Amino acid sequence: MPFINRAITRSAPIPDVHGQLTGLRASQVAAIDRLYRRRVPHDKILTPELAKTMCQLTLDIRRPIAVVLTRRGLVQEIIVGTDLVLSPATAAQFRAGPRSLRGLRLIRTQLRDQPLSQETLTDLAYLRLDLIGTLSVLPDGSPGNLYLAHLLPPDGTGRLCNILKAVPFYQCSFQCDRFIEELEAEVHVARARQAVQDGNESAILVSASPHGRAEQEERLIELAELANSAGVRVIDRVAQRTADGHQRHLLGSGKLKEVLIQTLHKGADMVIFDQTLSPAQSRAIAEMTDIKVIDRTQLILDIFARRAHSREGKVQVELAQLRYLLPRLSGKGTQLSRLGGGIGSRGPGETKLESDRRRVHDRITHLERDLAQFAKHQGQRRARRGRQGLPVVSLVGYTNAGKSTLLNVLTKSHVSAENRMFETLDTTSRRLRFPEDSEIIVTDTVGFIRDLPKELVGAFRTTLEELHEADLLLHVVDAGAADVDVQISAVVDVLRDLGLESIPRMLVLNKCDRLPPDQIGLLSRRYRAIGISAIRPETLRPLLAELYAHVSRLTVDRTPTLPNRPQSGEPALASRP
Ligand SMILES: Nc1nc2c(ncn2[C@@H]2O[C@H](COP(=O)(O)OP(=O)(O)OP(=O)(O)O)[C@@H](O)[C@H]2O)c(=O)[nH]1
Ligand SMILES: [Mg+2]
Repeated sequence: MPFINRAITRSAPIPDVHGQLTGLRASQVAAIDRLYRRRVPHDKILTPELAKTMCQLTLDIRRPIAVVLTRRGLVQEIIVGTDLVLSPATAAQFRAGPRSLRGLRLIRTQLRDQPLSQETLTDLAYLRLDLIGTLSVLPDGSPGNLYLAHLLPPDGTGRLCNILKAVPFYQCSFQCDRFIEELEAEVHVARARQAVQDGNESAILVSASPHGRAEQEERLIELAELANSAGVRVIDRVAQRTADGHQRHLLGSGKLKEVLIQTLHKGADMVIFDQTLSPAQSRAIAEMTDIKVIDRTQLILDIFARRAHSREGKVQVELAQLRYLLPRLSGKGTQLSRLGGGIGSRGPGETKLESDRRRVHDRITHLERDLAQFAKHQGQRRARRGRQGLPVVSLVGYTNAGKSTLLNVLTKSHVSAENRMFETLDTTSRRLRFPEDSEIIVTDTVGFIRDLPKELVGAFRTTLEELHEADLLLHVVDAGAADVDVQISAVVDVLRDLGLESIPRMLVLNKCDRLPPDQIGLLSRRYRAIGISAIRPETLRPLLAELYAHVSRLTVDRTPTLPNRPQSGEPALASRP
């Protein structure tokens, strides 16, 4: 009984022979299984005895046999057939990182003498093996030609691997250990050089959806801006048109493999999907790779986490992150660390998972309680402001449209305004005094984006609640954006979702300094908007006049019982001038 023998001779449990075993006799499987007992000296690809036995067995079963060898020369796995899939145990024990090789080589027999196929080379790159090889079986069952290939360190040429010249097995003088050592050193040095040059984390962006190329490209550009805002360097962008968005891996597994190979080869730290990955898709992808794979929602949550300064902002972001994480806390435990949730470690058992889930639940409850407290204080803050009786104009708009810059120039303030997305998270209110001597309050708040993650909208409800107090929403648009229409309707959608459509709105086309004058006129008429440039104060006169006219109308119209009345307990705005 070979299995019993193995159990006696080996201390650690090893996987059985796997692959295409159907139709094989038990004695054949047992003979293949005995290959697990072989040892190969460090400097050899295979021993002549092992090569010979593999070839004879191959001839006997008429199927290829692959051995996966460790650098110490132990047989780690035996796979029958053409599908090269490492067992989960091997994949977990031998990890492949962009800076290293997997520490395993794979040699497979073949019945026909032919060069390495494209598929085999893909396996080499995808599995990041030290070496891959095929050994032809001669008609008499003895070893024929040996074909070898290895990965190349990234050298800017884009070449993934190198194929060595085929040699008859018995003439092969290949020094396996020295070769792998040198190759690994080269890979490491190339990567280290790259890392020093870049500094930041890097990513490959992927969009997989039924939308056309142009739309996907536009979205990928925005995803790249988001990545830059998160301090992530974009190495490449991949758009794939898929029939439906509900595939197991979001895009076909072949294409995904290709992306993962490129990620490893180019030394990127992660893959970022433009589409939201369902918990099941996240799990399926995690089973395929060790590479960090995140989606746009996680990227946005990460940006928010970096930018949150106030206690309230931090609570809201953490809440959104935990709400995103919760449904993904199931199945493979490795998910946890990959999501960067900071909870748990790789491979916790079911009990650990349960306790993680409970901890997340408890934390969510705790944070929700904190938020309720903030909401109460916010109510009091608003009440105080209400007592001053000033009309409130809230700046809303797509992220990076120039809201904070406009607030600064209107109210001579110094709120942070940067060319990156989601610079502002906390609401700021400042007074604006018109030359006519009346005053209003201008508030600047978090920007919007298309497909705003629902976890964020939910968590930021307290911040966004403040918009309900506005007498006027000043919708700031980046007139120079490539997709002005999309950005405007994304903002209008969010406003509608928040129940703010009844508040009067004024559209402002900002960054007009970037457009030729005739286009400004065209756009202003099309959107019935006022064109400005927040960085050129002299362009603001028409806007200020409109604002003044609007708030004057407000105050004339206003009677003690008009809309925008404060909630019960808050003083009425009847005292507004
Ligand atoms: N050329 C030009 N750039 C502008 C104008 N207004 C703002 N910007 C720039 O646009 C970038 C974004 O401006 P912010 O004011 O931070 O935009 P925001 O809408 O507050 O963005 P978030 O807070 O991230 O939502 C900054 O680099 C500004 O200097 C403008 O009128 N013209
Ligand atoms: Mg801002």
